[in-house]
Amino acid sequence: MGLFDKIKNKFIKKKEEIEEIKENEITEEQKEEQENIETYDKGLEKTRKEFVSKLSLLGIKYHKVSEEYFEELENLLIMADIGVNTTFEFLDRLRDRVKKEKITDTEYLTEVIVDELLIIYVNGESISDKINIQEDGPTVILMVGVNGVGKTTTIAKLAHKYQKNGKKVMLIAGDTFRAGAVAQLEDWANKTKSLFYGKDNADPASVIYDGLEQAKNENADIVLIDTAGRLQNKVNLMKELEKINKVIDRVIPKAPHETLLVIDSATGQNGIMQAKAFKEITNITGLVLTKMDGTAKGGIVLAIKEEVNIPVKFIGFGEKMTDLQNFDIEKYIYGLFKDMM
Ligand SMILES: Nc1nc2c(ncn2[C@@H]2O[C@H](COP(=O)(O)OP(=O)(O)O)[C@@H](O)[C@H]2O)c(=O)[nH]1
Ligand SMILES: [Mg+2]
Repeated sequence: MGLFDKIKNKFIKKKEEIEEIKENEITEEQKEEQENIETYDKGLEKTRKEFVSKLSLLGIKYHKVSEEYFEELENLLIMADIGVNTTFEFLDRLRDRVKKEKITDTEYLTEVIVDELLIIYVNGESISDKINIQEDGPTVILMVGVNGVGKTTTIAKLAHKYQKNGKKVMLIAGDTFRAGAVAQLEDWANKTKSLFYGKDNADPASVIYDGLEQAKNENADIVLIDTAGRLQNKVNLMKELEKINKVIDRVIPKAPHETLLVIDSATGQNGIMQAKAFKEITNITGLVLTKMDGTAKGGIVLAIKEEVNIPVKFIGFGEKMTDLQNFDIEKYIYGLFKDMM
């Protein structure tokens, strides 16, 4: 049995188990798990329709594996934003398997394709999606990324998530550059019942310094720091991030504990370029892929793994503060391919 079948069976079994339980006996955990699976399912609908339906059609058009089949498959993979390099390497492996296992039937090959796509992700060593939470003293999470990708919204979502888990959360408005950015974050702080520190037209590093002092004094558990995302000038951005990191480390040694780079899924290959650029200028510990709900480019998850090798930690599936999911490769693959087979 292939990897995908294993995942599929797992989710189908889970669903059946829950369906057997009476409505009033379902635990909160089971309910949440089921809702999470549905979020992935709904959020990946566009990608599924684009990529997976076409993949199925390809199997109908060509019953037998042929050069034409491979050519169309190549186009499909590139269109789904799996990335050119990833696609070529992937097709090489696929051709090898076709030869070795003497595969002629495209229906069977489709199953192999899904398995191999999963292997791209799972074979990496850095697949931990856990956030490095500090038991004593505040956990500092720095958010970076270019303008408009969803940094501030993701901070709100994370604040909501941690607040719900009983943590004392503080938001610091390190984006003092864009007009209205400080007010936008303060608004989210109110909505998520978080502490807030921010000041318009101030130097980001000094705002962050003062904010962290306050976070320490007020015994915050989680501190989320917003930043401006100006990548027009790499050297300047690098200097600014260096300065910010130095200031953070001065107030809370060894912090930030996480630096999350936010990428808009809909930007596809451009997003991958951003990840590569940021990786060069600062230590990124995880990725957040936002706007997955509005795009058919869900293949970015696989491309980014292969080309950047930084773990995806969260996925944004909408604009509300509840629209954030811990990244889970099994739910992702299931959401993508569940209509197949
Ligand atoms: N559909 C959708 N929209 C999002 C998501 N995340 C953020 N947005 C929207 O993207 C826009 C820019 O977000 P913002 O957090 O201000 O980006 P920032 O400049 O990086 O801080 C806003 O209109 C958000 O509501 C998401 O996961 N899905
Ligand atoms: Mg912002």
